[in-house]
Amino acid sequence: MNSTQLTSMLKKVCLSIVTLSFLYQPGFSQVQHAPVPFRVDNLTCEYKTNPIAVDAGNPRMSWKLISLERGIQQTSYELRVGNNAVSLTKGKDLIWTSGRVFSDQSVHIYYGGPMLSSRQKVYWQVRVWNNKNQASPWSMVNFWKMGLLKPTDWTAKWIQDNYTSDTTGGPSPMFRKSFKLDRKVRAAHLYISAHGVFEAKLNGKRVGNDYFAPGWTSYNKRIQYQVYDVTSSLQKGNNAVGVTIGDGWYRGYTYNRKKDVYGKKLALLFQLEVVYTNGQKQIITSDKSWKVAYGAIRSSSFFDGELYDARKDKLNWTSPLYKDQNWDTVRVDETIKDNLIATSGPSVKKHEKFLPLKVFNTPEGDRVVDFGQNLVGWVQFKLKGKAGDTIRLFHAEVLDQKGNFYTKNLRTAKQEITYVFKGDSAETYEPHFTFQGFRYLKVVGYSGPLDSTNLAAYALYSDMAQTGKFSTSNPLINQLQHNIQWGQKGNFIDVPTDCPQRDERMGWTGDAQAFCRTATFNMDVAGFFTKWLKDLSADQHKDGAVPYVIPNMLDSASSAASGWSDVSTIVPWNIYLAYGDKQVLQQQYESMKKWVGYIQFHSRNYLWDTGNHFGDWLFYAGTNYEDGAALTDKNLIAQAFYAHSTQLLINAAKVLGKNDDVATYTQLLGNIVKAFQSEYVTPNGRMISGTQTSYVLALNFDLLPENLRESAAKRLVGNIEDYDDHITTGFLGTPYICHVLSRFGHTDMAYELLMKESYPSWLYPVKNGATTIWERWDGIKPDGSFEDPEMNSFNHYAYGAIGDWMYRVIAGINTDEASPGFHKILIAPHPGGKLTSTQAELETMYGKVKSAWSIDNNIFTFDVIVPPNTTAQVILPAVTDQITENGLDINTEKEITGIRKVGNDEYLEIGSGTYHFVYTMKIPAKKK
Ligand code: RAM
Repeated sequence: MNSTQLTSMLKKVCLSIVTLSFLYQPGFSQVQHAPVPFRVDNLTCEYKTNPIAVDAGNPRMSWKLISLERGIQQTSYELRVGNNAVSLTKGKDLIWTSGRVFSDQSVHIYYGGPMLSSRQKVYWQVRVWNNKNQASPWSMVNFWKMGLLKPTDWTAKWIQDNYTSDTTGGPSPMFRKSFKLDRKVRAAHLYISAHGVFEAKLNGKRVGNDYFAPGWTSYNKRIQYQVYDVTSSLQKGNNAVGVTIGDGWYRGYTYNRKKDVYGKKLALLFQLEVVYTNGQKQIITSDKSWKVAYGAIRSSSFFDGELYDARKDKLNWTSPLYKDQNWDTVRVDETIKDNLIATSGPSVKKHEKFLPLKVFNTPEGDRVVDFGQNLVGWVQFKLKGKAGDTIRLFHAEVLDQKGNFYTKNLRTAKQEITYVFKGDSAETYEPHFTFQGFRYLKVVGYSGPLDSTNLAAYALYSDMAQTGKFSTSNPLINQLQHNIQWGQKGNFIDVPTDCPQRDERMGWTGDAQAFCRTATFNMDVAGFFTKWLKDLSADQHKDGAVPYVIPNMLDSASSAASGWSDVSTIVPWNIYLAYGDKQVLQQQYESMKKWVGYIQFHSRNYLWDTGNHFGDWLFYAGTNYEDGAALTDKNLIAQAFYAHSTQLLINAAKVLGKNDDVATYTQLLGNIVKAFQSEYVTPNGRMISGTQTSYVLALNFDLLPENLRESAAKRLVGNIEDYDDHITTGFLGTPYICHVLSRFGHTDMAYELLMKESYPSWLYPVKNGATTIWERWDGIKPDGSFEDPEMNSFNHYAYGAIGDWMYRVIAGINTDEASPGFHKILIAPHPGGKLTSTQAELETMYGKVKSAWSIDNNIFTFDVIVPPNTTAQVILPAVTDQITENGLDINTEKEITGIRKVGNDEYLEIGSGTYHFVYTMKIPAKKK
């Protein structure tokens, strides 16, 4: 054995140890199996581990294969489902078994047994076989529980307070009830919802760890209920429940200070279902026997903050001993409960904690705390004051040029917390029904010490697992990635919002479509977007027009904008690509078709040149270059997105086997493209708007004749050069510009854009201390002054859409569209931009994909992980000599197939496993 072989063997041994230790980590379910070389793990049902509120008729199951070996493919699987966990493992009393199914499908397998009833809890297991003749043992037992499927399952009534003069911004009603449980409790589930946002307590203990539940949906048509297993919070004998409700999205202030969007009255729906150890049942529901009062929360609002008067605390009001005889009776609202749905997406939870970095006085004399990160959430404090003392907390994203606290860009949103002390020993407080976008906190009315022992900021956002990691040898790019992720955290608060701080915070569709693909790389957003898309369908107008914002709270005219309404085709397609989820295409198909139908109806001769459009929102319109030169004709953009939406509709129709539609829309698309060319492109391929966005859209959506594409790409490069290698695109061109450059062989120019540090560029905000993505390329101008405060958010994710190119091109992790959800993976790294290394990981539905490269003296080292039950095509760039994998010539390794050279690149096909490639790279020719 020579030294290379020895190193390779040692590496393999180390790798096995690492992988084995990974295998020993405990799974989610209760039952554990001894680790074995080949097994199944990470069972999920409708994207969740052991969900207890499923209302899908045929829930879908997914699992991951775990193996140490290379080239593992699933060849068959067997699923079994039963009512009882113990008999299930013995194969007894099954309600459904799939039998052995010969298939490599390991994600989104439909339950195929008899219809399940409300509340039914079923247990399930899976085992699989692979291409190496190995059978896995049965997996751990997982379960899912059905929600309340019919309106008649609800015996609870909506209850409200009795005040007639209710107004937005008023005190939060507190509903309570004491009740007795006669026996020992075996299991108890709480089904709960609200008009408003709720916080529930049982016997003094908070129910669950969700915030702003029931979340935001198109309430009139769909309102979510939450389900909690509350068995451990109840006791035999006396119990009590208390639920507080805030204005939230239901009737709180929204855009333009509009309020009462869904109704004027806050309400509670509460149904606690208890099963005693002897099998008897008891239900406690919201009804006229409840009591209501007001307490310390004098007012709460997402925009304005919270006013909390601790002197009005009703001590122990959610404990059974509390006397509520002076409380008011409630009013029962007989509204039919036919719009209740189970919560399908992730709910908002509390995440990262930040301690004060610095406490200082500004030149204007304000006392300010810096938490070091622009985040969305709130501040918790533990402070002491005399009864009646009032502390006020203000929140801001930035300091101004002079270092003063700056809140003008919040517009009318107050973002203010007012707390009145009751005069106890240290009082601990955190808000309930509000969230702020901030990095800096101004403290008024408190002069004692402020530090990490009494102050902390918490980030709150939808509970999406982080799936992606991306880092490089360039710290500025790493900060950009950090900012993109924090832009996502701060703006994924139950719905995808434009910004989290000023008086807007709505589900702006253009922003969401621009960022969606990047979002799928950073976090698991399948459930998040699937839920939101249902609201899109619900709020789409009859004529197919898609509102500017979802859930829609604007008037009906605020709809049908190009690049915004196309969210209806773009997001479903991206979710399909990222998660291989066909059902989301099925679910959205009618909506997609209706949107294309809307445009068709409003076009003449296949040309859509009417309507109000935002155009390439916030494109570069600066003064250093030719003013306004980067303005792209709005109708050109509209026509481009018309073609794109039609293409995505065709794609979806193909996936769903709707052949007639494929034919119809393919013909339509041909005509749309012709109309585009004759209206906006000269015979020589010059666009009527000579802008970056114009060329980017035409090229990205394949709107130019083949023979004019190369030259158009050159014109794009020329245009960028005219701006001294700067980007000038707005929301619509930005997501695609680097992809277009790469596709036409100009990755070097894409890197120029990415690495540019002067305005306009991605790194300009980074150089200016940004910790999130800014709404504008120049939120803070080169001279240090601010952009127009009317529209200057420092936490707006749209320009973060470059993240998608970073993962898909720099690291080169992509899915084959023909085998989506990373079932067939494409791994093609593109070094450049003076980067000496990049590491990226993505936790896919099948497991972790990794692409990590480094260059040292022209030696290219490339580490790849391909998860079991997937295959990958790897393209190694700029190869000059022999490639080794773990020290061996790749040609000698049987797991590496399809080796072929295309130009300087080497193409390989590999199966699952861990690979370590090394070779000498060709030095790229210097740019002229
Ligand atoms: C702004 C929003 C959003 C954009 C719309 C058109 O007010 O913040 O980013 O999509 O306008």
